[in-house]
Formats: sequence, C-alpha cells, structure tokens
Amino acid sequence: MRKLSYLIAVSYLFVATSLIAAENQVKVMEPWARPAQMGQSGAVFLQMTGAEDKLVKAECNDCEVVELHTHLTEIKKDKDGNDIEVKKMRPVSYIEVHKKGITELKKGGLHIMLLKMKRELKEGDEVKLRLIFESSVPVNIIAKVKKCCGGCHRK
Ligand SMILES: [Cu+2]
Repeated sequence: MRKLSYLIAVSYLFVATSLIAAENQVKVMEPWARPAQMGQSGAVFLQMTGAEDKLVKAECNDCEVVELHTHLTEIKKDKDGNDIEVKKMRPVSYIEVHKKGITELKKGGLHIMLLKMKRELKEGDEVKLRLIFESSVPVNIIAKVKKCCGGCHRK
C-alpha cells in the first residue's frame, strides 16, 4: 500500500513537472527570411514570447555559420561636420525572451544572421532553423523567404 501511494505521488509529480515545462516553453511566431545569394549572408526575422528565457544559439544547415546579431547606431560626422547615424551589426551572445510581451527580431534590429549561404534563398523558398534556448526545449522553425514584411516601409 505504501508503495502504491508512493507511485501515485511520483506520477503526480511527473505530470506537474511536465505542465510546468510546457508553461515555460518559448513560442516562435511569424518566422521569415530575406532573399540571399549563395556565398553571401542571409537574415532571419521572427517573434518570440511565452517564457522567461534566452535564445542562445541558432542552427541552420544551409549556411556555414549562424550568429545572433543586433544593430547599434553610431553617430559619425559627415564631410561637412554634420552628425549622421550609421547602423552597424554586432554579434550578441543571447537574445532575451519574456513570458509576457514579444521579442521582435526585425530589420534594423535584432536578427539571426546566416553567414556564407550554401545555397541561394529565393522568394518563396523555405529555410529550416533550430533555435536553442537556455531552458526551453529547442524549437524547429521553417522561415519562408520573402522580400518584405508587414512592418517594412512600403514603396
Ligand atoms: Cu547581421
């Protein structure tokens, strides 16, 4: 009898732990990639929410190296001495995700950089990535290649 109640307690604990794990799982929304030439760099954009976590790494078989990047704005002087804003990309070691609120990877901001593409990414193509988090279970995504997103300036 004691053994049975122990088993029941253990199985309850297991169910409770899986529920907690599911609750602390990052959700990825609207992944997309911009077109890229073979040998050049591509970039992937998406939104993340659902857990207090960190995106620490991304993997992709279609390029040599994957990096997490942000853009920094530097103020420089042009030849007439006026201040001009120059945006530069910098690698970051992680990207924060929050349970509430959305972390948006977008043009001119945070993004996943695909360096030295092994194939061309044309509009309509799909590129597979695996996102590795500090706590959450890894998430496999398929990013559709398109020229622009909803948030971009329309011409
Ligand atoms: Cu970049």
